Amino acid sequence: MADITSNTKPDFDAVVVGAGFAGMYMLYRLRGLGLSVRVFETGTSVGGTWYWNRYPGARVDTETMFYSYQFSEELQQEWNWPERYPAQADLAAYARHVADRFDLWPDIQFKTAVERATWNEDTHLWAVETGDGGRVTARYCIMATGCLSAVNYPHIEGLDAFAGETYHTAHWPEAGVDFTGKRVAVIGTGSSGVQSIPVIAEQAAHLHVFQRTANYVIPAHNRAMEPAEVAEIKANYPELRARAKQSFSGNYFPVAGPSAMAVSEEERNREYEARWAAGGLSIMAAYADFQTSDAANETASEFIRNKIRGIVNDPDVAELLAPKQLFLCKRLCVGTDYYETYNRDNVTLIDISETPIDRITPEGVCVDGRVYEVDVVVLATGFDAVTGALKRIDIRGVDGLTVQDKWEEGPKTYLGLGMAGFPNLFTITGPGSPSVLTNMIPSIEQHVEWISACIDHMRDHEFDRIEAQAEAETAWVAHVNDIGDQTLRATCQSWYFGSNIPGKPRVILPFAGGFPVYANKCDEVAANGYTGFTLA
Ligand code: NA7
Repeated sequence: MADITSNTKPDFDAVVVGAGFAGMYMLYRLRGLGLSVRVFETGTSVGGTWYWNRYPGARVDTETMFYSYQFSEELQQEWNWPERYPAQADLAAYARHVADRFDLWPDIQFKTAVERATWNEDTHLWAVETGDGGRVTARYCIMATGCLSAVNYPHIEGLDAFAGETYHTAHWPEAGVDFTGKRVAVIGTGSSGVQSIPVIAEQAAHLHVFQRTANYVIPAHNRAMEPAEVAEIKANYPELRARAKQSFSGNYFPVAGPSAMAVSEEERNREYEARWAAGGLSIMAAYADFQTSDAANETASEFIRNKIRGIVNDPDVAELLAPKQLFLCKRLCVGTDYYETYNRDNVTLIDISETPIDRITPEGVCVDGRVYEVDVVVLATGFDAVTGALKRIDIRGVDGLTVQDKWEEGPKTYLGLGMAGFPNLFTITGPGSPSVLTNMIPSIEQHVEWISACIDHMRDHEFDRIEAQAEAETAWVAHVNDIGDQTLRATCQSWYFGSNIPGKPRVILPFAGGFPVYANKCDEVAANGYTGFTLA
């Protein structure tokens, strides 16, 4: 094969992989610098996660006045979110509006999957090859491939031979699925299962839920946004956004106190009741020691377990739904009528924590020798999170080093932004950055702005090559792991540690030290001339 990067003049200054919220904003910023950019996107429209996750009940679990871009004052003033937690269709409409408003469409090539990216050390260019046989060269390759985008299809024997319909929540048909009169199996009770189960139960003749691990589910209390409330938030956006950026998760949740153990049981429960009644994720910030004190964590865990016992009529079912792992060890879920759904006559919970699914037969799901006959199997089995989308592309850096080889024992990055051995390649919300432990949109914006400032700096100083230094990367990876191991999150099996994917090394994927600390570190690196990177 001819050397496809033999010309030093690239086809584009930058290739961006993915047209979700990260890829769209990256395109906008790079174009603002006067760069030529080509974005490749597998789907037929923009939105990324919010393009693909069209399952029934799909909605964001972050209050969406804050789960939105803040880089454009006009955009945040003109857009009106209909609900406190908008549905997938509203998020997809927002993404299309952004693409219209900033005229992003012409630079995005849809229905095009990037299969390979190869670095040429002679020309300092990336060659990017796509599934349709296309090849382009670019100075920079920016991976905006998403943290929850590589679908986890479980290896369950017989799945392919199932005679009915099979769907994965993260790859839902655009036309939707009609469950009316059907017997349905949902496998998985993470956020996607939690959101879809109540909606499917309303339509299906019977719903069997196969639960491997019970999760903590807080009521969303979703509702229409009140005009006065919207006006107030919009009037105070600068202050509210700035406050959120100073919060651990990039979301502003008031903390009631440093320790749940420093207050009386009565006061603590009052606090938990208020947050349960308000709905949503704010309960995770009630006290500051949920990740460091078993005893503090147990108070919140037991509060929620008691809520479940109060909602679910059948005590045996309630105990199965009551989570055993620590609160916040796995991702906290936000739902609507989730526990109430198990009081319906047409819903059966099947505990597969100790007796996993044996196999799928053509008729249904077999557990412990018994076949639950169904017409539809819904896989709500999640993602190969954070690293999966990058590892599914054949990325080859200096001397042919692949990301798969480099990450064999766990992801290695510097700041989740760059990697030794992969010059001029940036990862937006890559492993080792706060990403999935934070409000994703501010984290995306912080990365995009850092990367575009870096490229601008390189242009000003006539550099055409930037690479993370191996020592800086090693130190950062050790720091990420140290912090991860100190949190109680390390005590259970979760996708934060890659535990949901057979064979994936058990290593914390996001940086768990909080958004403000991380953003300060990135600013400091840039202010000091990109310490830890070699520019040439
Ligand atoms: P999650 O949170 O990874 O949930 C996947 C669920 O599927 C979870 O309950 C898993 O059980 C279960 N699962 C996965 N594989 C299997 C097999 N083989 N057999 C039975 N059960 C299985 O994915 P979601 O899509 O719900 O949510 C992802 C994120 O999107 C969410 O955290 C939010 O940030 C938004 P397990 O817990 O591993 O025992």
